[in-house]
Amino acid sequence: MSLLATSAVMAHEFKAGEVVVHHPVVRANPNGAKVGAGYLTIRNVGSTPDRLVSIESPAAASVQAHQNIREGGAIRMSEHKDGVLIPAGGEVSLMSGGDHMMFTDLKAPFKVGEPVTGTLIFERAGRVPVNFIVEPIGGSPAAEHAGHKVGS
Ligand SMILES: [Cu+2]
Repeated sequence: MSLLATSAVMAHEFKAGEVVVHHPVVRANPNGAKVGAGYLTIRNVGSTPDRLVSIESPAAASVQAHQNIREGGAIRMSEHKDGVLIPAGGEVSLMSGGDHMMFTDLKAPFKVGEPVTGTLIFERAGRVPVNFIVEPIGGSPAAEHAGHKVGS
């Protein structure tokens, strides 16, 4: 898993209450692209479940937590309508091959080296401001994300 090796080198974390957000990233996207994908890991170090209920970013009109659903031979994505449950003492990755964050109607394409900020809103931990690192195009998350359709 080269992604994990990369994460260790570029580790950055944000904490609020009993929630730790590890290594939030977005993928750089080609000029003109109106959507972008983001990835992160959320750890709940407490003894009570929490839930990621929404995501905000000034860089996009909306940000949703998505899951990939396999239907026959195709993969399509749908929103986590009830948020993302973070079990007590557990960890959830919105990452390649399945879950991800979808930024839609970007104000500007994501570029490596430029800051992207956002806020994760949890049921219990409340608002957690994060800085997303913009990672270059390439690697499996972007490749897998390119495979499914954006409903617009
Ligand atoms: Cu998506």
